[in-house]
Amino acid sequence: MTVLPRWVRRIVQTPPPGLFRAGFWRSPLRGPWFTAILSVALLPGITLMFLTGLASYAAYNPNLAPGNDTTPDKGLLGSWLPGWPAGPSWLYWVNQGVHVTLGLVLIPIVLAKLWSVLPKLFEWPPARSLTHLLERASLLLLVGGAVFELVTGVMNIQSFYAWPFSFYQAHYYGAWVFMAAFVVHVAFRLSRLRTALRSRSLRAELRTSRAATTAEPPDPDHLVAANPAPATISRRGALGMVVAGSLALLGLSVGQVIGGAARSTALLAPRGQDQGTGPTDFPVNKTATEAGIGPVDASWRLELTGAPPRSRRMSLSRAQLLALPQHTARLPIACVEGWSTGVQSWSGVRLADLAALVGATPDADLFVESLQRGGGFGSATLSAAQVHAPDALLALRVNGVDLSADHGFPARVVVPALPGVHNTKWVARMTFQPAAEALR
Ligand SMILES: Nc1nc2c(c(=O)[nH]1)N[C@H]1C(S)=C(S)[C@@H](COP(=O)(O)O)O[C@H]1N2
Ligand SMILES: [Mo]
Repeated sequence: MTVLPRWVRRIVQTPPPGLFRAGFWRSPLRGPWFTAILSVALLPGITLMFLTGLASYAAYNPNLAPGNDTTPDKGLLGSWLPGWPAGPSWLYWVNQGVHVTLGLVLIPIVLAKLWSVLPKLFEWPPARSLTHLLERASLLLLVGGAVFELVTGVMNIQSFYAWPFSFYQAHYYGAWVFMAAFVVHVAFRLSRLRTALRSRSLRAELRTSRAATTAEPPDPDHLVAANPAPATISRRGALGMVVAGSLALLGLSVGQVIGGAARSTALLAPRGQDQGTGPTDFPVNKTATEAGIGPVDASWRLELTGAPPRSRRMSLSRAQLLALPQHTARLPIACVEGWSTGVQSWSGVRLADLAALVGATPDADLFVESLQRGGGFGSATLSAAQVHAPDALLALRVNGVDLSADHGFPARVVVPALPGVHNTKWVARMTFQPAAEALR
């Protein structure tokens, strides 16, 4: 720094007033121990978010099964996610319930952690060295990534699509950016985390009143205030507030995952409050009216096409479908947004039986299209394994009555363990196709 002119040195050494001055930040709660205790909660939480997120991504897109990823020049970056199985039936329900609910529960902890390190955002000088600059840049990815993932996730479950990009891709690639920064961050801070945790006992902190709350000893990272003010809340009180926030989010959202009677407690969940009556009284994502589906009459036919080399075609009325062997399966439908229908009793024709009718080969995928026009979730591809799962159905009835219009009359797909979006309603056409063809 001695090579710099004196006036430059003066600027570098004199922080701007306000937020950049050490004396501005005075909470006696900030310190390595307080930050570390929040990190201990986030570490397993974020790991579980990442794993359930990857699983959800794999479940959403059957084209990600090995060999199905046909992205040109993908090289090493091609998908290595496995294909998604068709059982146990609760697989996606539990995975997505954990992903969405845990994501909400982590919000207060992330906010508390950001608060605990907030003065670091206003460090002066902004960069002391190249290493320091790189470290701060990685924190930008870490904090930016966390905020991006939480904000897009919450907006998605609130059905608020106010962005120009695809949620599915943005949330996925955002997760990789965040996780890269997260791994670097944990690797660099793990030893400091351990030291900080050993510096105090949680049990003792939980017994310390506000009056007895004083700042932690000064630390090399300057998390502890240079000139701490008297405490206005104890560490116990601050941590209690975080836990209460997390529990409130849990309590007001977990009912949408469980479904049934618990659904009415999910005051923070926008979906699944809209349903039919009697046996079809369970949550509907998009009603027939919203999807532009008018009344479907007796002229409706299912157009069924086999896969090459024996591309047999059939056109089946609902009465003909009902005359085929009927199978009943108790299955939940679980949406990517976390809510579920709970377990319902679906009956109809096994997808495997439909495959046999048109002579589709056992390795054929199935492309399902609905009567719905335009965008939305009017079509889906099912893998051969999903088609041949014993409980995979083209459902015609639910809980002993015909499907209601909102639940997909005249026929809908229901497959165990799949994301709700693949359970196409108001089915018009089913086309079996050789596995690789699904992408072209
Ligand atoms: N044709 C069609 N099928 C569809 C949808 C749709 O919008 N159109 N929504 C899907 C989504 S996202 C979910 S979660 C489930 C919800 O099923 P439900 O509305 O019967 O509860 O249906 C799926 N099937
Ligand atoms: Mo969904």
